[in-house]
Amino acid sequence: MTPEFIIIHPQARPYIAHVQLNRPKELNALNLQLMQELRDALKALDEDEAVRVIVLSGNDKAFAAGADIKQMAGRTAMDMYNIDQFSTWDAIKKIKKPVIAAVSGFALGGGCELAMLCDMIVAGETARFGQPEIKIGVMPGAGGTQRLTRAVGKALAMEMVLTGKFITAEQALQVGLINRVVPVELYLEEAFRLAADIAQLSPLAVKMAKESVLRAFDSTLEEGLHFERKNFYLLFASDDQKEGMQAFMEKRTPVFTGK
Ligand code: DAK
Repeated sequence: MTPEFIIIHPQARPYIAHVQLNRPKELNALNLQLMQELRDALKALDEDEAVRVIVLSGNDKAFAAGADIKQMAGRTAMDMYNIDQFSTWDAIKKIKKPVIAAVSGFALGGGCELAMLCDMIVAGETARFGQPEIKIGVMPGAGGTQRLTRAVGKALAMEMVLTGKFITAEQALQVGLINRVVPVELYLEEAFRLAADIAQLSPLAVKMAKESVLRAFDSTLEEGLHFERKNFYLLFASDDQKEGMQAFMEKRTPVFTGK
């Protein structure tokens, strides 16, 4: 079935898929259907051998202004428990291929959390990041207190979460929340450029490297090093390792197949 709230371009560029959040009138507020469509799309692209990197964007005005407040407003705690939105977010967290968020305009609340769930963030200079849930009587629920704190440190995370104030793209870059800032008309192109750098590499090595970096967030150093080592060894079972090292010695560009 064609999704209603997202647009999928499986081959926006060679080996690069583009998924665009598409509820422009509501500033891409993340309602349940949108999140389910996004989960299904990302899972399908994760299984598609013709895709190596995924770019996720909104539009120039908003990446996403948060979860859909109008949909949430009347819910009880038991509704929230039964709906179990977390399973959707957890499924997105498990995507193995790199996902690059291309952010312009608002990335707020769940929108900021969704961007942080991606592996890298490229922003246009008008982008604004924030966790304003506190202003509507709640608090971040999809990783905002945890991923933001790990990314920017306690002082700024505490200020953003407790006051709801936004930071600019430039500030976000300075504090390490995002990877790069470009003029707004270039943010998507820049995300594709970053994706293309990765798409030419071994997709197996890329996936295992992503998995290993993420492991740093929920393991001790020793456990993380152990995990890294296993993945490093495992890559020696791949054709891509043979091809990559052979190509280096023959002074040619490797051709990676993901095998
Ligand atoms: N939800 C629903 N509608 C929204 C929305 C949102 N988050 N943000 C904007 N809209 C709608 C507005 O209501 C308006 O609709 P109409 O009135 O035209 O029908 C339309 O989008 C345009 O918005 P504005 O007229 O307000 O536009 P402005 O440029 O004046 O202001 C703004 C832009 C982004 C500053 C403002 O719209 C705003 O403050 N929006 C709300 C931002 C916010 O509080 N975000 C946090 C929401 S709470 C969870 C996962 C995630 C979450 C929770 C749990 N689980 C897995 C359990 C996340 C929670 C949140 O994100």
